[in-house]
Amino acid sequence: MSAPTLDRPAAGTPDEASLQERFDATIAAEHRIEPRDWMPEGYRKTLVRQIAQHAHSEIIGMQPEGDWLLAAPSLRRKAILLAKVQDEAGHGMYLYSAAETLGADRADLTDKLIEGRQKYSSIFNYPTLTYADVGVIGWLVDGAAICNQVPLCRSSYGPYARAMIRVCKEESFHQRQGYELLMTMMGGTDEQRAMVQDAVDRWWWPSLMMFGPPDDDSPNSAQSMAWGIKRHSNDELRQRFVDMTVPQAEFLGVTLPDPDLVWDEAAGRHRFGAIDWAEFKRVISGEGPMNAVRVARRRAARDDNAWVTEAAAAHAAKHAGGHAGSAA
Ligand code: BYC
Repeated sequence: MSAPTLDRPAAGTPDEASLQERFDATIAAEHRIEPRDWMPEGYRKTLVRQIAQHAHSEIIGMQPEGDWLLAAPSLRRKAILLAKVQDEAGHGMYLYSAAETLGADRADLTDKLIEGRQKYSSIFNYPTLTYADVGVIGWLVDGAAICNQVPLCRSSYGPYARAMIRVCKEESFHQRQGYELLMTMMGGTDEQRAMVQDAVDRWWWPSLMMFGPPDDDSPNSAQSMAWGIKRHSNDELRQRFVDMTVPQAEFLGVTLPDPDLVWDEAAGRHRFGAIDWAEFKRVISGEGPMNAVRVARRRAARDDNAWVTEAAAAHAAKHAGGHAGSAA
């Protein structure tokens, strides 16, 4: 009997067709695919692409709010903001770990982000001009993230779905802290109310763009939904977000900057105006107002802190050697 090779399984090993069949049956039964299971290469690549983009978004997403840490208006606000920004770092770490279960290398993913070979969410390419932006990011950006991510708790890939459960719990706290901050500002001076309205005017449309291109221009959706990675289309989730947010805006006392936003009684949903997809395309191709700053900072963080990573790796190697030595 000749030895098995990469493209010729050993006798008794299931062939690719039966592995594919088992994978398809697992997906059809709504069971989870786990790291040691066989999976088609396209499924693995799609997951690495989405999870890496998601992880990068969490890490780059620390910057817009992080800019206000040294200028928070009170100790209480500073403590809340610090906790939130640290949570985002934690989300990035769970997600990079999930990508590692698919064979990806964390340092390589970071390099791809910095070199513009992998994306991060468009939303983080806008500046935070006042403290009201911190509240609006919590309310709208974390609100949009919850709409998008709750269905990902049922994603077909186990480690991604499990990471999303904790992430969503924390995002829910983030959204409420943002809304509470805005409620406080709306109960303040005219100037504070104007700051909130200005921030809503600037963040509303970019928040709608977070859900991705419209369904008829979303090349990855059909396959990702067939594989159970995504559970709803981009437009479905965007609609859910609008319907959820309009009453919150009314309660808060702000106007959403869309003259075409109306409740459609017959359809049982809101209709809203046209999204500027040309702006979205500019932003995801690197030409948004803050893309260069965001990536330059991430590059500096990688390069300036390389010595910490190297020292930690050397320490771990020495430690592992010590154990091996004492065991021997
Ligand atoms: N921004 O075929 P499509 C957070 C890309 S952070 C940039 O619809 P897909 C937070 C897309 O990647 C949470 N790029 O793709 C953190 C694709 O390009 P590639 C962020 C976008 O993957 C700190 C192309 O456009 N959430 O909550 O089926 C503070 C075509 O799109 C965007 C996630 O990452 C975009 N908005 O669907 C506060 C959620 N949209 O990759 C808060 C996880 C699309 O082929 N990701 N593109 O070159 C997803 O759910 C899906 O990947 C998307 C896109 C719905 C975003």
